[in-house]
Amino acid sequence: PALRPLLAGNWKMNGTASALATLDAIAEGITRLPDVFDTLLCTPATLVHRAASAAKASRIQIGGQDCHTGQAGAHTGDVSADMLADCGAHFVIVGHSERRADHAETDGLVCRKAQAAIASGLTAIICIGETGGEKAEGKTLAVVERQLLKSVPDSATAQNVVIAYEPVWAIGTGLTPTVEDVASVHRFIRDHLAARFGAEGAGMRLLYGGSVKGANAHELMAIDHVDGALVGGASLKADDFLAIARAF
Ligand code: G2H
Repeated sequence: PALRPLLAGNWKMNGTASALATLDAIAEGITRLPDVFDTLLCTPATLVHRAASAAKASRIQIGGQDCHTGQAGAHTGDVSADMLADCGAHFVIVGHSERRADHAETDGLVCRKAQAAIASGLTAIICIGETGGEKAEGKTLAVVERQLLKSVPDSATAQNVVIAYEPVWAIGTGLTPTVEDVASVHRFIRDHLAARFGAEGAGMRLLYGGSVKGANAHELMAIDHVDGALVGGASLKADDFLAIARAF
C-alpha cells in the first residue's frame, strides 16, 4: 500500500485489568511480524493509563474511544482529549456509529470532538458509514459525503486525522460489503479528501471497519485506498487480532 497501514483495535466497553494480558500477548505477537504497519488498541478510558504503561516498550500505541468537545469543566462523567493524552493515548476514536446511535451524536458534534482531539495532540479517528436502510436506498455515497463534509474539521491533516469507513450494517454482524463496494467507497473518500485538503487529504489513512477478521483481512487489505482496519470483536482475543495482523 501507498501509506503505512494502521491496524486499530476497538475494545468498546470490554476489558478490566485482566485484559492487559491480552495486550501483552498482542504486543508479543506483533514483535514477530515485519515492522511495516502501525498497531493501535483503543481501550476503555479506564484502562488507557495502564495500557499505555504496559505497551511502552512495544510497537503498540494506545487510544481512547471518545472524548468531550471541551478540555475541562463541569461535565460529569465525561473524559477530555487532554486527559487521554495525559494518560499516554496518541489516538482517539470519534463519531463511532455506536456513539452516534446511543448518544445521538451529530456530525457537528463529532467535528468539534475531532477538533478537541487535534488540539490535544491526538490523532482523531473519525468514523463514518451508512446504515442498512441508507444503503438499500442507494444513498451510501451521499451519506458518506455529508459525514465527511460535516465531521472532518478544516484543521485536518494526514498526521492528525484518520478516517474509518464503517458501514453500520456490517458492524458486529459478520456481514461485510463486497470488495467492489469497499473499493468504490474508499476511492470516493480519497477523491473527496484530496479535493478538499490536497496532499494532506491524499496522505490521510482510510481504515475499513465492520466484521474484519483473519479470514477476510487479506482481501480487504489488498483494496486500493484501504490503509488499515478498525477491528472490534476480533481485537478482544490476541489470536484473532494477530491473525488479522498477519495480513498486513
Ligand atoms: C466496527 C468494528 C470496530 P466489529 O464497529 O469499530 O466492530 O469488528 O466488531 O464489527
